[in-house]
Amino acid sequence: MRTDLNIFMEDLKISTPRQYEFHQAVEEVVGSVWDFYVQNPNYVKANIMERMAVPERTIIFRVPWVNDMGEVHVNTGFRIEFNSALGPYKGGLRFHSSVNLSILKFLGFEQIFKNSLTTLPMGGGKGGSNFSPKGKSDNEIMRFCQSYMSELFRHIGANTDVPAGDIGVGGREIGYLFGQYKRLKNEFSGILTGKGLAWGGSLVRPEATGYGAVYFIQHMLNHIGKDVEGLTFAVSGFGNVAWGAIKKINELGGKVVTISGPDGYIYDEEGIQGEKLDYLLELRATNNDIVEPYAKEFGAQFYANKRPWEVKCDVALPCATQNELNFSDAKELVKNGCFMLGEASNMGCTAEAVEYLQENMDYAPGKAVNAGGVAVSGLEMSQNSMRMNWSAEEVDEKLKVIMKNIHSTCVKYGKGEGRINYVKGANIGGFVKVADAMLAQGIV
Ligand code: 2IT
Repeated sequence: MRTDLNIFMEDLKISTPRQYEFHQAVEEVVGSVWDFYVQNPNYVKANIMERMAVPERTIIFRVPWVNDMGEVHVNTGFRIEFNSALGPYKGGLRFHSSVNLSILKFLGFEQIFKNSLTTLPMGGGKGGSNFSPKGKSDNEIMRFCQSYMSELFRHIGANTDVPAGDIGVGGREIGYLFGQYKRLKNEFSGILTGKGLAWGGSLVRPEATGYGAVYFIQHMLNHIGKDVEGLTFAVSGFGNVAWGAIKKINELGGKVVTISGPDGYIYDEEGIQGEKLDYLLELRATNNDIVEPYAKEFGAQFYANKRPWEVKCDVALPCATQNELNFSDAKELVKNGCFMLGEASNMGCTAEAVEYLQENMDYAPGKAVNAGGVAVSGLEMSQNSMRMNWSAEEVDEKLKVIMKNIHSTCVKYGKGEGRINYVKGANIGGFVKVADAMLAQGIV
């Protein structure tokens, strides 16, 4: 039983050495929940915080596959089944060369609170592999997905654990994973979300993370008497999340001037819209993970090996990956007049950046801003259970209500003097439900 935050964090670092991203994610949550936690003796007595920081189950396995040349490769597959207090484990799969245990534990830990904030019955989980889809053929990706599922199938289920996509896992990969599960189990059920529309998918799921993020930003803006219309946005990334966000920002009358990839960023003063937006989907489909071709295609500027946080903008929307925005980026944004930042990526900002941003602008963390993706995954699960489909309008309406409620929860727990503390609001708001469910379910 720990009532000292520093000792708690020291113990965690000793028991999980070198899991830096995981420590960062836990420290952010525990740091803002701690006072609330120790004021509730029932939580402390049941040692809720220490139990929450240990995954219920961690599955690590070999994923062998053969490339188009007939050469044998091997990657490591993971699934972190972190917390099932509120429902079946739920969270995406990430296929990227940087994937390791620390990254998936940070993502799985974040997912617990994010899913709780959606108000839908979902526990927290995350998985993936250090397999890099970059430069791989479609057949290679299919064989990898089949091999990955050949082990994962025994651990998941519609009432047990329901994975989805994340970086490197989109509609194509979900299709291959679903096909292999069905073949192994002889069972057609909602064991993954982000499925194709014809075979159990939900309308608006592809757009959901980006749309949800912009709905959340809209509430943040409204809260300070502003609106999306007429504002300039800097977006990073060029994948599914950036695509959905840019689409919605355009719809609401805002302008997006940047996208980025591992190769650098694009500055398009005219705004990224119309056919330029469709081009993002083409870029992703090439499996090259670069944005430079956009500059040639549309006559925009390309800045090699740089991040978009040096441009002048009103709102920054990181949509790429963890720690993609550091302390000096944060200072640069503030210097250039940016007054709001919402993380559409998970843990998009470093801890130092978050501290600086909170002092200088309205800042909201990924677990609140990007919860629309997993929320519509939850709605996909509901539709699968009912064996029914909702219209795009019905799903979008529910998504809007969910994002509005998440914003209200953040305001409720994050209100103080001055700005809303969205970090505290999201963390306490997410924590309470999980902690109470764990208390009710006993020492398990
Ligand atoms: O980070 C996330 O919330 C996701 N990648 C989506 C997870 C999901 O289960 O839809």
